[in-house]
Amino acid sequence: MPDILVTAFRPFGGDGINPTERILSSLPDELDGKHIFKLLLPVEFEEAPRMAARSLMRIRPSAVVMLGQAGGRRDITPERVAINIMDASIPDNAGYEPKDVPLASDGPAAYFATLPIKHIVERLRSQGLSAAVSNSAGTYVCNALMYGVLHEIARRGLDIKAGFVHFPFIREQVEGRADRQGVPFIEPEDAIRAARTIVGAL
Ligand code: PCA
Repeated sequence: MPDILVTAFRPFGGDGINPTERILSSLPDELDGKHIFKLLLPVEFEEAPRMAARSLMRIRPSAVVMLGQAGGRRDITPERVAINIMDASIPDNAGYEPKDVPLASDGPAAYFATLPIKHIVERLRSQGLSAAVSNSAGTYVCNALMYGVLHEIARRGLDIKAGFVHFPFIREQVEGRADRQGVPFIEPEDAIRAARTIVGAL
């Protein structure tokens, strides 16, 4: 049975929850004939990629699916690319707020996801979920994680597919909040259904 590593993030930026933490805890240990390893990561530039790299070497999965929140987005968005920069507009959960700092001095400018992002989008849409490819994972911790994992795989010449999927807010993060009026959200059940669909699409 193939092993899949799924990662998610803790809450950050003043939110009490991160939808991806919920999604992760809802996933079974086995799905569609795949064994799921779950890893919950801190929203920290240094620690998140380090922990993911450690799990990668221990588990040696056939694929890594990284999940994160992108508040404000309407769609579930598989990311096409991770770039070699950290440029934060808020401190991470360790208090680090890098500006224009490269992630890897020896690394390329960018890595493309090696997961089948278009296929994943099609599968999500066929489930009635709204999804689109994103061409920027941002310059915060999610991008750093995606870049770090793809860099580790490339450096070590590992045969592991990897990619990142950003999720919109879920209902309770938006509803009743004056500062988030009109901000898109999805239902938590749909977020969970989406994660299962993504694993199924691998
Ligand atoms: N989203 C942030 C970091 C953690 C998360 O869930 C990001 O998009 O960088």
